[in-house]
Amino acid sequence: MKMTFRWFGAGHDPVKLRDIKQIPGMTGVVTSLLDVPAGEAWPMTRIMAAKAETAKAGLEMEVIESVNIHEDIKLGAPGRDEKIENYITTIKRLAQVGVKCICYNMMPVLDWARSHLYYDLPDGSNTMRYQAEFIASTTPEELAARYAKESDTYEMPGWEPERMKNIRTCLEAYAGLTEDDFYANMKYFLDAIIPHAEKSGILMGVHPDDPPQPIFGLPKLIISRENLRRYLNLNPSKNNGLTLCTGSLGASKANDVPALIREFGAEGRIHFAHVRNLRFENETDFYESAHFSPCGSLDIYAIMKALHDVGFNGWVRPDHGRMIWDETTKKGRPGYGLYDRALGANYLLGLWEAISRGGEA
Ligand code: DNO
Repeated sequence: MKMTFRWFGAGHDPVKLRDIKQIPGMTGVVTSLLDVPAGEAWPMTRIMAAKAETAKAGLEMEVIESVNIHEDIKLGAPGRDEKIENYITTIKRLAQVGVKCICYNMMPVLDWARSHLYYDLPDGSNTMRYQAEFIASTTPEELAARYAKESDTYEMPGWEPERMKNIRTCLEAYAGLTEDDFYANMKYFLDAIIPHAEKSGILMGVHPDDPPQPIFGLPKLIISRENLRRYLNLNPSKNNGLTLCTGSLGASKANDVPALIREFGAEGRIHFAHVRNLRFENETDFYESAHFSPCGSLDIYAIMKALHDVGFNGWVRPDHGRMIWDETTKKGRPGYGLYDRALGANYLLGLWEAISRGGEA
């Protein structure tokens, strides 16, 4: 298992590579070129610059999160072939600089969503919260405006003002799409890219939909054991795998996260894991807690034990953390402060060490 840390890239992240390097056990960053629009091929010069910058800080760049999927691909719209070609070009280019895993998602229109980005907890820290009722009472435009106001410095990926301009057209485009159409479009994409991923030695890891419930009338498809299985069956190659996100899947009480890890991990289909905790407030609502099991509703020990037992040798990153200490007053990237994620990473590493050593001194 390799411990990694998400870093949004130069100019897009207040966390410094040097700070990441100082976290014990950190091997590399999980990064992206945030400003390259979905559907375009990533320029080689930019890829090489990102690689050089992380290498200079003594960190690996083996995982990319995300290379985003253009809506035409998800919708099966005319124009998808060109975007798929560009995706293949990006895969090949990333492989050239030593990238080994690409995380992406198939969420229609929007990336992940929360009702609150900086929800105050009694101990003075703040965190992200999801309240279904709140989401039901608002519109995507209002939510995007709220995100922009609250996290004034950085845009929330998937909620950029530019995207919001076309939001109505995008939402309408999904109205006529059945679940079977959607899976057929995903298969078309996978069948085109996976042979190239295989040749380039790149493991593709689809990220589940977050939260695992429909919002704004949009389907949420990759949210359960059955959906994960259906997605993997679309293309049986091992390179077609999962980014196992404990917080996304674990936000549905129907999902038993350690059991999912045991099932898909034993088949070698989990390439990358996002590990975080959350605390349920009722059947659907939750806030994101510290990683430590007693702080939340997920059993992080059981999750790490399951990863260990299936011989997981991919990448893990601590996922969202709270804003704590002097970060509570700074509006950094919601969920992506330095301190709580660093604590989370070392908690996960501690669990891993204890599990690996099996009680041996
Ligand atoms: C949230 C993240 C997601 C994730 C993408 C993967 O913090 O886990 O934004 O990066 O959905 O494509």
